[in-house]
Amino acid sequence: MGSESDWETMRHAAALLDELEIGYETLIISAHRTPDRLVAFAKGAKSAGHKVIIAGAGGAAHLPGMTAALTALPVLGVPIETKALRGQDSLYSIVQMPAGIPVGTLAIGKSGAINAALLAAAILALADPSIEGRLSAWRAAQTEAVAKRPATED
Ligand code: RP5
Repeated sequence: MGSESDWETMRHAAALLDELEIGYETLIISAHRTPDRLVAFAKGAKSAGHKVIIAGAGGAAHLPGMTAALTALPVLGVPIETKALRGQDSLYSIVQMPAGIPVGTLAIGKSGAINAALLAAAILALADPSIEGRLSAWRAAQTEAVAKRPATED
């Protein structure tokens, strides 16, 4: 994530990965304030054993795009909801990548963080039957938890 302030949103991705028993590393890397950290991380991510990168950033959200420019690993971008523009700035900064450098862009805020974790799990599940099993079970439980009618219906 681009800042400690993004953790309030990105912790939802981490919680989902915990639930699915998928290992991850949680790092603060600012494309603007710590550019050298960004280059070192993104260039070394594959050899460090990372398979998928979830990058959450807000405002002029250059972290996901710059990460994708520096590694061929799949990069999933989560636009953080901002006070000034409610995350539309983040969304547009992340989603409008030039052809050739893809970032899989999720929804603004908590939903995007959760779905980034689920999408990362789905990517990893292609080569890992145990993750596939846990992801399938998670989705089945979600379906099961949806009531047929509202509980407060008269
Ligand atoms: C972005 O600037 C971060 O991703 C964060 O969403 C936003 C604001 O950062 P702080 O000023 O809260 O550190 O780089």
